[in-house]
Amino acid sequence: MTLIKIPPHWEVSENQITPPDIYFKRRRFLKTFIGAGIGASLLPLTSCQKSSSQTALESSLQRPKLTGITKNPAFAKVDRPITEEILAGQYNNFYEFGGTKNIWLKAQKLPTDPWKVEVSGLVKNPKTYDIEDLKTKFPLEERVYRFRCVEAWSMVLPWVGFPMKALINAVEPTSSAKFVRFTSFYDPDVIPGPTFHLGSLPWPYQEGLRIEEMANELAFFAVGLYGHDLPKQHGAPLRMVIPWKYGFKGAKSIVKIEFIDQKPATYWNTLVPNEYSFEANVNPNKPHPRWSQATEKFISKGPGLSWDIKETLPYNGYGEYVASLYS
Ligand SMILES: Nc1nc2c(c(=O)[nH]1)N[C@H]1C(S)=C(S)[C@@H](COP(=O)(O)O)O[C@H]1N2
Ligand SMILES: [Mo]
Repeated sequence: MTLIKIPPHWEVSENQITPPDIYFKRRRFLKTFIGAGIGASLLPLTSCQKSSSQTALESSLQRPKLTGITKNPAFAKVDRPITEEILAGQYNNFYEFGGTKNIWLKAQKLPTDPWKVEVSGLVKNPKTYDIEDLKTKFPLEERVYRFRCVEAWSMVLPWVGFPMKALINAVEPTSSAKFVRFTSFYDPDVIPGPTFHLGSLPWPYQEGLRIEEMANELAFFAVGLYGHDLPKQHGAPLRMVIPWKYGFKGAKSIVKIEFIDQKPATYWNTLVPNEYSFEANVNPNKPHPRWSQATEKFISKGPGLSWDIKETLPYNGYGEYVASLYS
């Protein structure tokens, strides 16, 4: 794997993109945020420190390889190149570990073994799965999807996992199940990282879908990325991937999936409802109050600042699959 150091100007532009929590409680948190040192771990003072930091980054991405994967031909590629693994692995949103993109090191503290996923609520066959059960019960496939954050940056990522529909078929929701709530791992004693006070934020991170959205062919549970188990910074060992919606809909490190009859409260929608809708479909004509959505910054290759400006596609380019859900 090539070593690529994200250059300082990426961190500068990151700094210009105000993270949502900072915006929300700016006065209260600004001091702590600056004190935390944005990008500190990849901008070390000596080459010795630099190499240990980059070695740690590389090893955080060296996860056990997944075998017996089929490459789903319908999602083998998109109109742009796959983002380099080393870039995707150091430019993350995972607020449990802090309010910057640079959380990969802190995220290594996430305890992923053992890992259980409770599937419950309005279903005929509730079940708590061990992560290994999920990986053997459902055939794993690779899907290359566009990935788009509401902050207007984008990537292309080769996920490995199984369609959400497969889990729906296994647990058989009853006719009163209308929505699904997904809950991320949260334990304030274990998660060490947030640089701001946790008490006032609506943990755990939760997201939700209408059951028809979850049953759509595109809705995916990822257990892997780039052919191996998910790195912790990407939401190991199980995360949601909803490619036609903004990235915040895809909760990481899922521990619970509940079939319910009412629209669930979700993390960002609870914090800043006028900025983060429940639906959150990628839409170039519907600007976010702080980020125009007309174009996106596509992150593909390092080193050097290389984000290409691209036009945003409605439903992130997946309208043929999902537009009918919203007509
Ligand atoms: N539990 C949890 N899941 C989360 C987030 C988070 O902060 N916590 N951030 C979301 C946002 S805003 C984005 S853009 C994606 C980022 O995924 P990546 O870091 O794997 O690219 O994760 C989403 N899932
Ligand atoms: Mo995001």
